[in-house]
Amino acid sequence: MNRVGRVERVTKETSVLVEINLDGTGQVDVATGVGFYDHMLDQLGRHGLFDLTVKTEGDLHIDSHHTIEDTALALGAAFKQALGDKVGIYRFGNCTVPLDESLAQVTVDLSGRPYLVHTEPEKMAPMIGEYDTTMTRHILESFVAQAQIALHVHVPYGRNAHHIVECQFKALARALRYASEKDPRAAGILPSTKGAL
Ligand SMILES: [Mn+2]
Repeated sequence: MNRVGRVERVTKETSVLVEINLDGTGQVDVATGVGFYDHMLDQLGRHGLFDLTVKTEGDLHIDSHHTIEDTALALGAAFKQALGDKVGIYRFGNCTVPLDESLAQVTVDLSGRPYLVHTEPEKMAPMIGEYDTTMTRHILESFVAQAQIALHVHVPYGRNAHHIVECQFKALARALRYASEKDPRAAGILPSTKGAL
């Protein structure tokens, strides 16, 4: 049975719909109105092998902040919903992804507790199209808060802003895939000595 999540989040600032299937094939249908963000969410689905639908209508006449943040919140909530009881999953995942001169190292624990550690080069172009590059950390914070996972993302080096951000999303996708996949040796087993995740 496929593990799916569906979240609708409506405020005066944004209207967001996210649907995710963790056991998908990387079919992605994403439209947030922020081109580069769509490109990043496309990476998340494709490299996570998640089927992912994201439809956001936000207050882009102000700027892209609410649109980006609220989409990340809904995505985190949908991911948590799709994980369900977490029985039989690997729980931990990590992946290191280079993108030309940039490198991202991502490690995740689907722990039930939100915690983010994030480092990336301080010197980076401030904007990629309509995407403010300081939003990457804000996206991760928002996703982590709702998904309730521990997430460590490091970019020890990189120069081009597009590359620096994109390698983080690719590595995040793959780490989430590894952590959320079913471990064939652990069928029916919850990966926690505490008895809860
Ligand atoms: Mn904010």
